[in-house]
Amino acid sequence: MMSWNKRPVIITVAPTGAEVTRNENPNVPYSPSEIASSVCASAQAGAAVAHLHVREQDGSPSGSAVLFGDTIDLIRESCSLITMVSTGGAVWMGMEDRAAGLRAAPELAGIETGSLNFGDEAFVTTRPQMHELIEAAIQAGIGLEVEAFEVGHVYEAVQMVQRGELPVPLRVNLVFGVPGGIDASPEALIAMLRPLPPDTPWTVTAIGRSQPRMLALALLYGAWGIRVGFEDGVYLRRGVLADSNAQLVDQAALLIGLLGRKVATPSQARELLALPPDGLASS
Ligand code: KMH
Ligand code: ZN
Repeated sequence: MMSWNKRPVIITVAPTGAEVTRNENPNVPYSPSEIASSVCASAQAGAAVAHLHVREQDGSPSGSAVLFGDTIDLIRESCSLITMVSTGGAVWMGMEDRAAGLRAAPELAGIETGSLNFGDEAFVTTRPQMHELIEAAIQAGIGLEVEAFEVGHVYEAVQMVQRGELPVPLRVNLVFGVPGGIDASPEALIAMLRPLPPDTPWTVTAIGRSQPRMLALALLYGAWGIRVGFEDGVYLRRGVLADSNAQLVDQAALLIGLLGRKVATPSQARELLALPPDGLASS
C-alpha cells in the first residue's frame, strides 16, 4: 500500500460551476470554447480532472446536452485530462437538466447522495432521484464520484455500496463550507472521513476563506486529491481576484509541492480512480 506522502495528488479543476458570475470575477468562462481552453490551460498547470457545468450565452447555468457535448469534444481535442460532469446542476434545475451531461460521454459524473440547504435555497436529491441518475450513468458506462456536503451524505454513500445500489469503487469528494452544509474545520474533516472504508479515494473541495487551510489540511491527512477553480472561489488570495482557473491550479500545485507531495498526471489519476486508461467510458 502506498503511504499518503508517496501517492501523487489529483488536482480537479471546477472551472465555472453554476452560481458564480462575471459580476464576482470577469474571468469566469461561460461558452464551451472558453470552458475548454480554461480547462486545458489548467491541465498544463497540473489539473488531471475537470468537474464541468455548462452555461448559456448569458451565463445562466444550463442543462443542455449539446453544450456539455461541445465542451467535452473541445477539451478532448486539446488535452487528455479526465472529464467529469455535474449532475447537481443548479438548485432550481429539474432532473432532466441535471442528467444532461450524462449524454456527453464523460469519464465520470458527480452524484449527490442526499439533500441540504444551499444558501437560501434547498438543494434536493431524493433517493429515487439518485437511483435514477446512478442507473443512467451505469448504462452509459460512466464512473461515479459522490459529492458529499455533510456527514449523512458520506454515510449514505457507504451504505448504498453495501446495499449494492452504488457500484464500486466508491469515490468521494468531500465538500466543506457550503452555507447549509458541513463547516470548513479540522473537526469536520475527521467527521467526514470516519464512515469511509480504508483505501477509498477521497478528495476535498472547500468554499470560502478557509479554502487554502482546508486543502492543506486534507493534503497532510493524505487526501487523494484537491479541487480548485472558479466554482469554489474567485480569489487567488484575500482581496486578489484570480486571473484564470489555471492560476488557481498553479497555486494548488505549489501547495502540493511545498507539502512534499507530487501532482498526479491524468494517466496516474485514471489509475488511482480505477478508470479505463484510454480515457473512454467503460463498457
Ligand atoms: N450547484 C450546486 C447546486 C455538483 O456539481 O454536484 C450543485 C453542485 C454540486 O455544484
Ligand atoms: Zn459542481
